[in-house]
Amino acid sequence: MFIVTSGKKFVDIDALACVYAYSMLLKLMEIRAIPVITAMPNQSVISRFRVQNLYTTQLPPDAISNDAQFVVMDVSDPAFFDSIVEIDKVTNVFDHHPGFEAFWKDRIGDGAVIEPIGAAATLIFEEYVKNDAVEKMDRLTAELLYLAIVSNTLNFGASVTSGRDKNACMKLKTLFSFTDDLAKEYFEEVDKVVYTNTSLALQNDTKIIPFGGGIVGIAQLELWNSMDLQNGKFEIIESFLSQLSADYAFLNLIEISKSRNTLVCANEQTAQWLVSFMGNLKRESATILRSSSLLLRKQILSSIYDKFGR
Ligand SMILES: [Mn+2]
Repeated sequence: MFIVTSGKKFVDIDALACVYAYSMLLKLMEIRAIPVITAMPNQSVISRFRVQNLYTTQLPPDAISNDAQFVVMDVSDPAFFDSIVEIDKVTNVFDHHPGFEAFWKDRIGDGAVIEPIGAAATLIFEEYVKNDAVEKMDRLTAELLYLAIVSNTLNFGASVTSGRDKNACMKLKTLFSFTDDLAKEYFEEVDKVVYTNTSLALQNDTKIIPFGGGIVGIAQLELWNSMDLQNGKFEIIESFLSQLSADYAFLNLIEISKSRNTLVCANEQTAQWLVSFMGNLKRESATILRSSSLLLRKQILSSIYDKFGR
């Protein structure tokens, strides 16, 4: 029996799509697989993917007696695995975050598929291709994988996007006759949720990260159209940032339809600090910075590590 799961703190649509789609693939191959997620879905998981029973939130009672093995999706640092995972029983890891490739290659060999592409969902689509199962994929699985790739690559605008991500989406789009509206409507629904409950969305996508020069708190929101948020939500954002336990804190607001980022800083020191080592940021005001291309948190973090060390 395989338990397919992901991370500990929250799951995004990429993690959820991988967990569900890979469980379905194993079932198609007549292998017993159960998708289990104990973490909360974040705002990238829109309501119609919450109401359906895409996964269970508890380890099945017979998991231990059946000698369950674990497949982990969209995360490879064991510190961030779902708390149900027994690390010695992990047989497969699919991820696109760097850092633990060698660790897993040594342990599970080909069971580790960790590659720097736009979405982990692309890796799972490729598993369907390898196993000749694309034609047997159902529409819900296809939609989840497609939207996960669109979401994680910021509609293909993020620089991490690879040809493999685009290829997977193109094939799914053709096979299931998806229209361009599918992605647009998805992003607009996420916008609405973020606007309705901005504090929760911020909480659900904030990372507090130690680095060579102190501690940085980075909140991230990915919005199709950020106008609504810019009109009237700045106070919520500023008070959220100011209560984070960090030396520097900012919100990385990704404005997908405008292909730019706005960085809302907790204070002027944070803005000055960011501008001092990130060449691609322009100052809009004392605490607002802007980039002219899409920037993901992991890219900003790489710049921080490059400048100040880990
Ligand atoms: Mn991902």
